[in-house]
Amino acid sequence: MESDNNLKAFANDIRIETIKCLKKRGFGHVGGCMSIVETLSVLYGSVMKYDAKNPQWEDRDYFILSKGHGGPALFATLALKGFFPVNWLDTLCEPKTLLPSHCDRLRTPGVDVSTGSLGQGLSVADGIAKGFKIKGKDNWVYVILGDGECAEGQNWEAAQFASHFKLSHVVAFVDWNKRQVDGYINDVMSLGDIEGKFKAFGWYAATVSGSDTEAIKTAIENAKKEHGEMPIAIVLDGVKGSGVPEFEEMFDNHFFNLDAELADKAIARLEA
Ligand SMILES: Cc1ncc(C[n+]2csc(CCOP(=O)(O)OP(=O)(O)O)c2C)c(N)n1
Ligand SMILES: [Mg+2]
Repeated sequence: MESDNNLKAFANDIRIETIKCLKKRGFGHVGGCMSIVETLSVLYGSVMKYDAKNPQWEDRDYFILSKGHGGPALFATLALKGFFPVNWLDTLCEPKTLLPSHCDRLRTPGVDVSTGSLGQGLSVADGIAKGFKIKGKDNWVYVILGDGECAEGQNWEAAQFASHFKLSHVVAFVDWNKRQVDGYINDVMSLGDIEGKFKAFGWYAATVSGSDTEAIKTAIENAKKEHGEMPIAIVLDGVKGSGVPEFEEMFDNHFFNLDAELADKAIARLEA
């Protein structure tokens, strides 16, 4: 288990490498990459069981980035953990790259599930967890959903399935960054009480700051002590574009051309 200082430092490194990667490409889903950095740090820095040198290791825990457009943040995490060389990040979206913008399990070492069509990751998590159960394995499956993504009805079918079949080893994070592609969640399709919704579906649910590695780690630990046979939902209360004030404040920070000067300024600040 890494100390929280290490998890904070790891999150900072993930953020820096993600920005560098997006800067090289010149555009991308910047906002939704930034808001999952701390959760990725906690999962890959402390919580998950995996072997970077053997990504297909049978006894690994699984991770699904259901909001697959956040791929670059996951790729930066995997590179920093040694799944592949960090300089692969310079090839994002280039012809024949192993790092497309969205997650592709057939291309990228360490990516377990292909995503990008929103709404499907939780169903896949359920299937993996059911498989673990049938085999009597104690592994976990972690999935990050977008808050906009939660408008997809399939999530709620999957939520119902998970509680009915007591899939206690599913941990779903909702990146509650308050925005989706077309604007603010409350204007486009309001989510209401997201924690309460998961509880109503028979889940253990809690809400934490999505930018606080210690809080995220503690929330996972507490959930695992208290959930009984319930699947676990952790709502990440956060800000789209988090960690870089200029990104946070942009009118539209979902997908944009990343100005090299702004990227360098952000990187320098994070490196300081
Ligand atoms: C099924 C489906 N419908 C629409 C899209 C287009 N799309 C890509 S990202 C996005 C917004 C997602 O918002 P959210 O889940 O909140 O992601 P984040 O804020 O983390 O970027 C949409 C609608 C898609 N990828 N898949
Ligand atoms: Mg969102």
